[in-house]
Amino acid sequence: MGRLIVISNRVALPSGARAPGGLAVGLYDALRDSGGMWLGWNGEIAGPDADGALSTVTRDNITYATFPLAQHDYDCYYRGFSNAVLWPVFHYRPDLARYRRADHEGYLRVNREFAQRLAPMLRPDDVVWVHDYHLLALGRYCRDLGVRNRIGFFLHIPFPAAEVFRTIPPHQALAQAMCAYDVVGFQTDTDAEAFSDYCEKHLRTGREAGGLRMPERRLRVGTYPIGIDVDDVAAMAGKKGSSQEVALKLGLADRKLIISIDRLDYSKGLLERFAAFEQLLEIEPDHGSHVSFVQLAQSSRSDVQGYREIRRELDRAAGRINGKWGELGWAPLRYINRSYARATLMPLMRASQVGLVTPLRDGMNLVAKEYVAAQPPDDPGVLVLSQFAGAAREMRDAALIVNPYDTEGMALALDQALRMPLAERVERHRSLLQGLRTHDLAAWKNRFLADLRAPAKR
Ligand code: ADQ
Repeated sequence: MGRLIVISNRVALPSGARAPGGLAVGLYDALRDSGGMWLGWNGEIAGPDADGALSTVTRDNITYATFPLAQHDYDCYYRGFSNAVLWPVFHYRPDLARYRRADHEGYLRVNREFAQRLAPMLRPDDVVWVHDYHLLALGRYCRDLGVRNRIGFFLHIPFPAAEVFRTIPPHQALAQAMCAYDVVGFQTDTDAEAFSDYCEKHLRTGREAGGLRMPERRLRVGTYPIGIDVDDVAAMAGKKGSSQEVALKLGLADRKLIISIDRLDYSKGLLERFAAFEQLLEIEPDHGSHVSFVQLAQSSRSDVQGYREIRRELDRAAGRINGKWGELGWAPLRYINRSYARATLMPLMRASQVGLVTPLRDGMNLVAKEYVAAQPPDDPGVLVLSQFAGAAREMRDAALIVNPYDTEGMALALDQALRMPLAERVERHRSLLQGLRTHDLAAWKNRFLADLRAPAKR
């Protein structure tokens, strides 16, 4: 078996004894098994005199090859086209997109540079797995350089409906570039269907079972819902005494805890969620001082326009809710802009009675899955989940599914979750956990790699 080469915008460098959580762990396992390389940005901006050279470090059969970005490339490729155009439009917010031709050119230039760095390092039987929206055009540039290896692409975020995708001025060139891959994978059938639908209508490709037909070749289009390492999360959450410690730290006493954990992003629906919590207090004053809502929102992309505004609005809303509903010894809402170690987050999820995960749009949402895996099976909390998270596809029968644009509906679901009898909670959790095990992180990576390694169809 040839090596696996993973390419993503950022590379999670091996630090200390354990690789960082989530996705990085899954990719790390795949890379270690077959031997391989992880190529990408090291997260640093190159000084004016730096040569931007590739630096490599090899650990456990994996070579990490990273490089810095020039300030101009960071501005155009990362802050500009990736995060101020592709991110908002793919999350159905074209109103927030700020398109500039120079940013698009920078995006293509950096995609081409990734390909130029990769091509000379490839061996003939290597397979290449490219990740996410920053690198839609990388496969196209590899082909231009004569690379004949199998190259797959996985999109972690949603792919929008054709009419929304068409709001990006160079939409056609982007979709054409995506067609240069051998396999293009999405989180849900809806995303895969949206991409195929666009290509059929606007690139005039043919449709067939499992993919698209172009004059000279076929493109495999598939759905590969990403999962988590269930046992790892359960072990971290269930570490003796840790969730009791969390409850004590929060001063919960016999209050019930509603927990939400996100990156601070407008796609995550935090304002709508705050409004639903306030509505819960209005319609059911009974919950009054018996409930605490903790929202952790780790700041991200704070230098991209749009993120500062959402942060300001959230600060205001949190202050208003606590001002109106708080009491001397009780603040109903705790809103914290910090990142926490997974070893703290998982027991926190376990200590809570409700996991409130209500993005306006999300490729998958791993927090929803982590919440379920973190619960004690004999007394589990209830997951309240947005219908617009990719995770809702697999979890719709056993989670409480809500529409994040329906404030009252979310408040009623919170009320239902807080009052749900033990037997119903146990049954719903059992069913959710079974789904998590079927679609776990290993299944995601194995299915994608099996399709990528399968011989090309003509
Ligand atoms: P994200 O948008 O980052 O991922 P998500 O899937 O929820 O969203 O993953 C976030 C991860 O970060 C989780 O593992 C969570 O535990 C962790 N995290 C969140 N807040 C944190 C905090 N305050 N401190 C520490 N850790 C925190 C993108 C897509 C998703 C898709 C994933 C994976 O947007 O839709 O599910 O990739 O494909």
